[in-house]
Amino acid sequence: MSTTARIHPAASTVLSSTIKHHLLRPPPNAVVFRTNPNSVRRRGTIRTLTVAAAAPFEVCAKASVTVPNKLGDCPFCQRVLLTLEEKNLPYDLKLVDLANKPEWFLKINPEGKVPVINLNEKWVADSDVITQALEEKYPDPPLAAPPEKASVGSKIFSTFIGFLKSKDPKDGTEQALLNELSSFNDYLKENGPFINGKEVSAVDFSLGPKLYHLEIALGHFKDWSVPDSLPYVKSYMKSIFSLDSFVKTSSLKEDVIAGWRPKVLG
Ligand SMILES: N[C@@H](CCC(=O)N[C@@H](CS)C(=O)NCC(=O)O)C(=O)O
Repeated sequence: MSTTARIHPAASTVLSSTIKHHLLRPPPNAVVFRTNPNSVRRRGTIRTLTVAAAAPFEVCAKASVTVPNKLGDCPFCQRVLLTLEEKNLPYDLKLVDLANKPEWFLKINPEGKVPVINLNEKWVADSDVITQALEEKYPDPPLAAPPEKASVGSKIFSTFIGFLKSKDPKDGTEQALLNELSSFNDYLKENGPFINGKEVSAVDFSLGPKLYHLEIALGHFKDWSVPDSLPYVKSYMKSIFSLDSFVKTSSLKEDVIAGWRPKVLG
């Protein structure tokens, strides 16, 4: 007599669509199939399976200031969420109002910064540390790029902030940003379309959210955009911003603007 294995309907209906997705491509420890010896129907031919899904990762991220219960405008949080999305790891967002940090959050991370993730019952802060830990623990699909690629485009964010905050059009901050973007354009022309070549990698997930802020904040506060003379940067931004994982984890334009406003005015 042959034995057919199938998922018990009761078990399958309680699975969320995210978890169902993981049934097809289970990450290393996110979904565990276990045959339950008590659930074998002795007179029938059907053996049921119970499906034990590992709890989703708890992730503290910035809350929107414009719409309730929506993800806010933190590029470091988005970097972590992009990593989880791309690695097909389920997560639960805990949105934190950074203007009024709750007690429970300050207990988790007294420094008061997001992102923070619960890894193996320990709260871990800082997107560098978190993304590296996720890569080590869940290497498939691999997102890591060679160490020498980590510095590609790494001065764009600070020069963007310098230009955004600048009140003197002749202080050289715009040129400093253009110089960084121009080197990045040359790099992409030679090595692109992504920083590590053909495939998107962890370095893109660090830089992409910062470029998203650059585009929105400079467009809004300075009526400025990346010049057409830098086509590789422009198409890089377009490609990153249109990834499903990016669309799913990006913040509202209004939040990005609200987030930078005090820095521009201050
Ligand atoms: N180096 C940290 C930076 C994190 C960071 O600066 N997060 C900001 C939000 S974008 C924050 O939590 N700021 C605390 C505050 O605004 O009070 C990382 O990579 O995670």
